[in-house]
Amino acid sequence: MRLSNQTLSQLPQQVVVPNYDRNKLKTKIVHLGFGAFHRAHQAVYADILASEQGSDWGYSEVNLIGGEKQIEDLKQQDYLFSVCEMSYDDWSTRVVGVVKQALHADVDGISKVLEVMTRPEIAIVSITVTEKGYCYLPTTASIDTHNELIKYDIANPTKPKTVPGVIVEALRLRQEKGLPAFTVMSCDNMPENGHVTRNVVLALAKMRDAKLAQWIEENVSFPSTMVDRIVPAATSQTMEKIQQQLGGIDDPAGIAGEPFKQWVIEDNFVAGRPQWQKAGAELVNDVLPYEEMKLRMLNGSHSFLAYLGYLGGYRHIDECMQDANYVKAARHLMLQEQAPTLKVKGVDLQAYADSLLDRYRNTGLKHRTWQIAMDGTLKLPQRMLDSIRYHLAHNTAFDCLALGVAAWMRYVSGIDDAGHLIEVCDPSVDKIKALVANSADNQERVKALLSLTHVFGEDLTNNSKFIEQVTDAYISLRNIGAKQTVEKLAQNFS
Ligand code: NAI
Ligand code: CS2
Repeated sequence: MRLSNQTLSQLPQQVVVPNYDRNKLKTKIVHLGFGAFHRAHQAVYADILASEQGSDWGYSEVNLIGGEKQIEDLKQQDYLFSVCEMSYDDWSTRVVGVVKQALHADVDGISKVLEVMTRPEIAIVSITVTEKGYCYLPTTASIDTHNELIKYDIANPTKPKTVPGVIVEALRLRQEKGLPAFTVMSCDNMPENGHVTRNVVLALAKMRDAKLAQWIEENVSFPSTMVDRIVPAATSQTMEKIQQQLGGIDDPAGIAGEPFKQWVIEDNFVAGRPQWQKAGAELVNDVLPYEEMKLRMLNGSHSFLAYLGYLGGYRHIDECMQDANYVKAARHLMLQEQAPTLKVKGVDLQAYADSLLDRYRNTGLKHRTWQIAMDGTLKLPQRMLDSIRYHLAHNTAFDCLALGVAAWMRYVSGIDDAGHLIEVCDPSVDKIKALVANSADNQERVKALLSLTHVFGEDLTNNSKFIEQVTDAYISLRNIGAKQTVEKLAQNFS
């Protein structure tokens, strides 16, 4: 039996179910990217608001590329899905009821998606499509015109495939119909994610029609957000546990994440917004200090642990936490190499670092190092490289950061310390593979990978101190492996 309106009453008593009239919700937010994270984050905030504050903000969920099954699953179960919180072996579950509609561009047609986005009542288009969904270059924070899908959208602007293309076309249709604009809110892990979103949308609009671009500039806001909740991709074990939580009822759209969640939002909405602050979100004028804190301390240490952990044979983050040297090194990275680069005020960064390590220890999560390791070319810049620039400018030490970059190089070289092949996933994987194939496994490899200037920028590619430190770390990883390299480094730390 499957989760649906009909089976809600059969769920075990401890499962929290919608206590509000779902028919009274209005579809005011279109969300692009119905993946794991959105379900356990923004959807839960909306569900809390509906059940505790009488909010009528409902969602239309859209997947543009990938995720056909998730949309189909939603349709099959009256748009209900469950979200579990897992704290070690202790799980709790709520069924989220704020979704009113679900569409997939390839299944329902892009025209249908655009029709929904041009309804007068749509106030917000929010996004969680991973960094690559923005089709941007980290070095310019703007559109990558060499991206094949962007080329397609430039040639077929009324039938777009990409996130920027779909937003531009929806806004053009709204302008044409004399409708007000909506707010575009990125919830992806990029620094100044609102700024990046604005840049890619405006760049594409300008290529199409200067007047449209001007209308967007004047009418659309692109608030930045800092989003946090660890939500690993669900495995078959996760799905089994969700079913147990639901007393045997099946929910293929269910997801599980850690109990912690945080959302800091730039308060800049052109057509209204839910009262997210009443569900625990923080509405602020400037999100950047929070974004940088989270991207460098959390995501930076996550990537560090992911590359070094994977190479050393640790398949999950909680396994890295069993290795005292990895813990020491991650803590040093956070407090000595990331914290000094931050501008955030009024946060106890030592307590923050310790709370992150505690969250990583949660054995319920089973967060794969392989998952975090993917798409490194779009993650390294904000997680490690910006901090390295800070240290180069201040002449301060960045041993862990250099090791993190070297570990990424070793990882994308494709063989772990036990000699097993690594399945490397990255939007630049073809370029990476060619560079690896054509370079010797020594300083040449480092030099070859540093030629990816869209990742490292001309400045780092040519910085001798940076090259030297990354090369030393790379050679150590090659000679003695990740575990011993981390052990050697950690000996210097208290
Ligand atoms: P996921 O793989 O479960 O979902 C990815 C979503 O993005 C899917 O809906 C897919 O259809 C869409 N997508 C992928 N590539 C796309 C493209 N090129 N164009 C358009 N749509 C595309 O991933 P998950 O866990 O939902 O994470 C998504 C993003 O959310 C992350 O990359 C990150 O930026 C952010 N995030 C994730 C957290 C997590 O712990 N999972 C926590 C904080 C932020
Ligand atoms: C992770 C993040 O996959 C990754 O790259 O570092 O998704 C991380 O789990 C979240 O940002 C936590 O909020």
